[in-house]
Amino acid sequence: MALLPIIIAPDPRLKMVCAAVNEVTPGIVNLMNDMLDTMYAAPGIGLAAPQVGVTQRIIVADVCKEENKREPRRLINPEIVWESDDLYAYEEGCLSLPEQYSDVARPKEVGIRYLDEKGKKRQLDAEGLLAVCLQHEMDHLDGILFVDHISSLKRNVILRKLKKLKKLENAG
Ligand code: K1U
Ligand code: ZN
Repeated sequence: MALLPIIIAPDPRLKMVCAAVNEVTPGIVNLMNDMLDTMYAAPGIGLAAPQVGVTQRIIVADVCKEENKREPRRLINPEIVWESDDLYAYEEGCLSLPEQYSDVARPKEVGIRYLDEKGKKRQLDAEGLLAVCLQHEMDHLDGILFVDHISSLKRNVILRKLKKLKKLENAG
């Protein structure tokens, strides 16, 4: 088990478009396991590879609410193949934007095609919190943060706060 440092915004590594994974190697499987350990420890319900400094199209998630029960998900090269017209607004957070939250409206249901940890093609139809979380994590793979979905006024307030916090941490 390895806990990976999570990159905090603002940081150019969170704004990059990630590259597709060509081959599911043991290194990729290890990375996904370390990402899950890091996500559970944070704690969080999702994590994308760029948040730990890896610019590849890999995400993990677990939105299971039952105590002592885990439903880890590992998705490689995820792609949305269909989405509902209905939107669903949820107050999102992000481990790269600590203690910042805002409502974001996204398609309520999505169909996602991806490769699993064995390199097998799979499709997942998601709704509710799982759909919210997977869309949020997939955004990270294109350098998009949840604050990019809100007004520039709110976004700038949040980013200024985080910039100040970083400055204070670096000074102390
Ligand atoms: O940074 C991330 O991408 C992870 C993020 C995922 C997410 C949260 C809410 C809506 C969409 C996507 C988080 O996990 S933030 C932490 C969080 O939501 C949480 C933490 C502990 C218990 C329950 C939730
Ligand atoms: Zn996030």
